[in-house]
Amino acid sequence: MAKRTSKNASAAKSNAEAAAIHDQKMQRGEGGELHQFADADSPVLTTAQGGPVTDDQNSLRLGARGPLLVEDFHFREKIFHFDHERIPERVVHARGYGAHGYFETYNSLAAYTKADIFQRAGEKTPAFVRFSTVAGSKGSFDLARDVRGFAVKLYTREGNWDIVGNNIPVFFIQDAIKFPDIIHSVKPEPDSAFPQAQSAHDNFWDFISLTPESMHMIMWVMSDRAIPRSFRFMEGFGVHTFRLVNAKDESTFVKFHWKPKLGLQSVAWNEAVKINGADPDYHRRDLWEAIKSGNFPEWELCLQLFDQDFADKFDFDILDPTKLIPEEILPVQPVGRLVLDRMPDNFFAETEQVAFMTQNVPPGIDFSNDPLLQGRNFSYLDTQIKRLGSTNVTHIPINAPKCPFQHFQQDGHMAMRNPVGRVNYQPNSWGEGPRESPTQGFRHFASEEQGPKARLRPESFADHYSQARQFYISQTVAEQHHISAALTFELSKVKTPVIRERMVSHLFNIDETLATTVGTRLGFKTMPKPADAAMPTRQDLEPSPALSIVENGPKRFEGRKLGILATDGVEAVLLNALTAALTKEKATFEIIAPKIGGVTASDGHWVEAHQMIDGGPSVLYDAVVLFPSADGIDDIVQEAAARDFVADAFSHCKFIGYSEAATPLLEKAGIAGNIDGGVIRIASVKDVRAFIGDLGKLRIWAREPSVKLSKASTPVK
Ligand code: HDE
Repeated sequence: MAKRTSKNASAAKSNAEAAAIHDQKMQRGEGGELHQFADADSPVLTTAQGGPVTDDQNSLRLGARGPLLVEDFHFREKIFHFDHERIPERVVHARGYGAHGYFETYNSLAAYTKADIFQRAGEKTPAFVRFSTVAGSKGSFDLARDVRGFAVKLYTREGNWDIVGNNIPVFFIQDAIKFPDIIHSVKPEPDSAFPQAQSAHDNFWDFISLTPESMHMIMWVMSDRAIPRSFRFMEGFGVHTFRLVNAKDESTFVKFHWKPKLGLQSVAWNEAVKINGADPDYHRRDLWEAIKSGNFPEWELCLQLFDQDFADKFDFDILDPTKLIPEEILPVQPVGRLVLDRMPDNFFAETEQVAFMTQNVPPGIDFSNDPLLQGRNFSYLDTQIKRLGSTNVTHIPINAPKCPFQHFQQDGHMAMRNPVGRVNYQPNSWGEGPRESPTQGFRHFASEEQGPKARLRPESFADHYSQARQFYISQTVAEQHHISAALTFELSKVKTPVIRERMVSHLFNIDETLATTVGTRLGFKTMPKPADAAMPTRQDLEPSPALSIVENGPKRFEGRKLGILATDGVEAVLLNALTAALTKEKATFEIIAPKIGGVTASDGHWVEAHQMIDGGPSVLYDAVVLFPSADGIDDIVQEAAARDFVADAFSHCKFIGYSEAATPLLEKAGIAGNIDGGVIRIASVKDVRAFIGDLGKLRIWAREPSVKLSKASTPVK
């Protein structure tokens, strides 16, 4: 409370003003240490017990140069609390970032589900979302090649509903019993404790190459889906088949999809590696900046609804989490939108302590028998007690329901809410306390189940390659090249040749050109035979364009960021036209200048810079503009950072706008003789408008073969 008041008081002043006032208020102690004493603006610092503190700079000691005294309760309490600040990070999905928002229902879905959240058009339900990577620890970098978690908590009027999904609609394994194995294999190897947040090592590929059911997911993880440009530009999926249950207790199967309003976008691998160095917090910063600037990211919740008849006729088992249902076969229906409009006040209290659990479902939503989902329903409660240290997870505000709730669970560590009065059990004779409700309560869908008790995997789960192939043939040529390059890169880090060969033998069951390309790029003298397959790969599955990122791009620059390299003398008319056009397009920009102080434009105006050239490499932007002046170019043309800015933008297939004065920089970056439709001269306001129009294409992938972004990306026939 004390802290909050002082924060608000200083928020009214500018940072510079506040800092100046604080400097004046500093007083020196006898040892030269600085003290900031309380006054009318700032309340008195207290201990956690509320006791006022005199001196927070010096511990209690016997004489100025003597030993410390154990009766210093302020010191003891402060250090005790600090020593216990950390809680165990999540065993998977440790690195994540969350935001608040709401879900808005488009129309009543009462015909399918009695879930209260879907009854009324326009209903708004508070939401909290946490995005994450899977393998890396809490302090790892954002642009690892990895699956992204997409976990949504909806605080409905009938209890919390958690859709704990990923940005990839299928999973590596078919049975939850294999989860510890896949995760152990991808985490740092247990003896060396590296590599961090990377799948490019022997243990991972050893496990994968011995687990054919993971091949479909591997195609996704080696595709650009695993290096998204931003959380805002990625899809989310519930992965498993769930059920909707209506008031008549009729069930409809459902798959959940989140579709980003701003379209899909990923980065190039070479770019991802550089982003991780330039800004390891790239994704969290992007979300923070978007929300803080009022550009609230939005996704539509889309459903694939189907009945038992469809399930029986579909090519694959709808309980198999390594399979998806192509949207071209079963279209998705938008049923509402999720808007993220507020960052947490405190990362630890909210994002770190949020506890998602697949078993949190309100009446009207139910599970299927997907063995992975069933295993997850068991796991998530366990993990929360380990992490948060108490059974009272729901007493933490971020996890508490926002609807009325009452039960007889009590006590335990950190109990904040216990039953009030005499009654803490039921049935009871006292006429108090909550009662069961057969009408409003959750009724599990009464599916008829039978069979022997056994450790079994159904035969209907045995096709491991057909959808892997379908995913691969659904990609554009550039995206296919990225998959072969990623496989080659990852397997090049595997030190055991037999593992590389085993993997390539699986690829032969997916696509021969892909397998040959990877094998050749890895330097195989002879190609391995196709892996022994439980079922032959089906060649009749049609490509599904919905699976390609490039095919589902935004076609506009909205929500993206332009990097503008400027020097003193930057042409003011063009710069103003450019920044105005970007704002109109709801895009953002940063000025990158030789000095962080900024530059003087041609009309004498001062333009503040956001980055100096070293601090703002072009990998941080979706496209770049080079606006040096004729005088300013000499200052930067010899700088390696300026040259890399241009050369990287070009080899990452980005749009580059440039003024005439920038030509020496293009030459220095080696692209002057190589200008294509994505390197565009800007000499007039009209040119600015045309350039902004082009930016919606985001990348010139046709340039890629000429820049040889990765040697491994050219197919070998
Ligand atoms: Fe998770 N998973 N998971 N998972 N998962 C966890 O719960 C688990 C799986 C997913 O932002 C843990 O709170 C098992 C699939 C997300 O806080 C843990 C299996 C999918 C998050 C756990 C799976 C997910 C988790 C660790 C195999 C996509 C982060 C920390 C059956 C549909 C949630 C925690 C957040 C987190 C178990 C597989 C998504 C250990 C046993 C499939 C997004 O409970």
